Amino acid sequence: MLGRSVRLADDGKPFILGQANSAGKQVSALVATLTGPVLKLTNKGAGAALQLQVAAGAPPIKVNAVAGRAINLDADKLDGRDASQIGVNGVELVSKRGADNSTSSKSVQVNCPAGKIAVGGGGRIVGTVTNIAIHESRQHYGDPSAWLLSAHEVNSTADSWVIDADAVCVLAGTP
Ligand SMILES: [Ca+2]
Repeated sequence: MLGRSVRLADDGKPFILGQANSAGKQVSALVATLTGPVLKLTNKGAGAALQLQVAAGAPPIKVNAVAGRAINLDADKLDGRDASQIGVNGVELVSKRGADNSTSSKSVQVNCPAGKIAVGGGGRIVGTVTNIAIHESRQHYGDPSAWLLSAHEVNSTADSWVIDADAVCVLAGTP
């Protein structure tokens, strides 16, 4: 692909393979109109095909604003975060049924699996529902991994009823 040498733009000196080359004043540019890559580096050994070294904090690569997707790019992290820490992952509905009796009022706390938080929830009353009202359905104030559902008898009844509570649990990114 590369010939024996590519001329550097700023001083006209050749690019010599196998030696250290230095471009002092301005960027050396390769411009072409091709359907394939302009530059192709193939390393048949165990090492990388390209190494970019920059000063601390400087961007190692820059692309133009309308650039498309980098095909087959396998990036492990974005903005220092693992994929499991970005957006919403691992959505899971966790349910818990409370005591089946006539006690009023009563609550059920649904706990998400370790590492997950409850981003939503709700539930239903099972049994004699006529006189039962849900008065609380919320994330636990002191524990974001739990959802609370509470209900009471609007008119006292001897009938049994049970809270069937659900929590929508997800792996959430680190704030
Ligand atoms: Ca009762």
